Amino acid sequence: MNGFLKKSEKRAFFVARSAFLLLLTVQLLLLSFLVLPANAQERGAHFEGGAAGRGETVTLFLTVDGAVNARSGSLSLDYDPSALCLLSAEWQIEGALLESFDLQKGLGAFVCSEERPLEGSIFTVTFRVTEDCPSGALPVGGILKLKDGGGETLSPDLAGSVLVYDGIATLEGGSVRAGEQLSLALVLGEELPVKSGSLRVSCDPALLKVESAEFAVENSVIAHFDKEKGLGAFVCSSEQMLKGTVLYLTVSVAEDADFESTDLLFELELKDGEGRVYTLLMKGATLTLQKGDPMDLDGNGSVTIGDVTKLLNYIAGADLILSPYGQPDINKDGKVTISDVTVLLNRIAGVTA
Ligand SMILES: [Ca+2]
Ligand SMILES: [Ca+2]
Repeated sequence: MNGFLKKSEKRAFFVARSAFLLLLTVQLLLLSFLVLPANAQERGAHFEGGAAGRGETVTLFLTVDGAVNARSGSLSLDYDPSALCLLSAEWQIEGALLESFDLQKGLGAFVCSEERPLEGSIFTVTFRVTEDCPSGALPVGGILKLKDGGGETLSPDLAGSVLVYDGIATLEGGSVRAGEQLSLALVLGEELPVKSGSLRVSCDPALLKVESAEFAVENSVIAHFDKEKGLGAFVCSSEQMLKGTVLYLTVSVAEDADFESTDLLFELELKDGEGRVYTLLMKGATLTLQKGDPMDLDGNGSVTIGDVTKLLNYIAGADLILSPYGQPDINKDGKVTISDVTVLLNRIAGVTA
């Protein structure tokens, strides 16, 4: 009896607490409705970031957020002229009466005949990264003032940056079927003096699994990759020039995987002999899933004698065009032979599923 009372007290407490929490949630929701209309269409502008190597050009887009109306505007750019050289700048205001930008002063303005809504990119600026510019994120900002028809001024904070990188590392993507494996290479685009490196690979574990990973760095004294953790590292006996394939990676796709595309991301850190870390632009891989019947070699949607002809021609070397849907190695023994034709014929004859 005592236990029951305690139980019912507990229950009453939970009910009261739930009611209180519900009330609190409703109040917060109401409050957010009162506050949101102003916040939801947060008016502002920002520079879309860009990335470039030394000596290269980069274009930034000044983009407005939310519903902004303006009749006129002015912009004063703020950047480090020893790192970035201003090449060109242009307003993109539809129907503007007057647009100007002084590249020497980094100042410009526009005027329209009447107030108009601004949308998306309103200004583009192109810089060249100087040869002796340090790598890393270079701030690019400025002061933008937008005035509407009523004379009200909006002056958003323009924070932006250009990522100046030492090299580009790319993991090449590809297409793969559910239950199959795909081999990928991680490629370093620029030659860099490197002594050591570390790597983290990440993907959706419900879709992809790292089967094997092997560093392709010559003269490395340590090179290890833990495929369970997706972490690896290598150390060379001395600093050496590194370029091209750094790692070979094999991933498998889950048997029940169903996706259009999925990303395989990585973080690569390379250090030179003095322990300096390079700034790398890292481009992860996008894997697309091949769907359809793997035996539909001509991709016409059904498995027929046409697919047998295609396979026989392929074996004879007369047809090198592979279907984006089907795979000629039908029995998956690693080679394309007459055995694959037999499996395909059995399928058509209804002997096998
Ligand atoms: Ca077919
Ligand atoms: Ca085969």
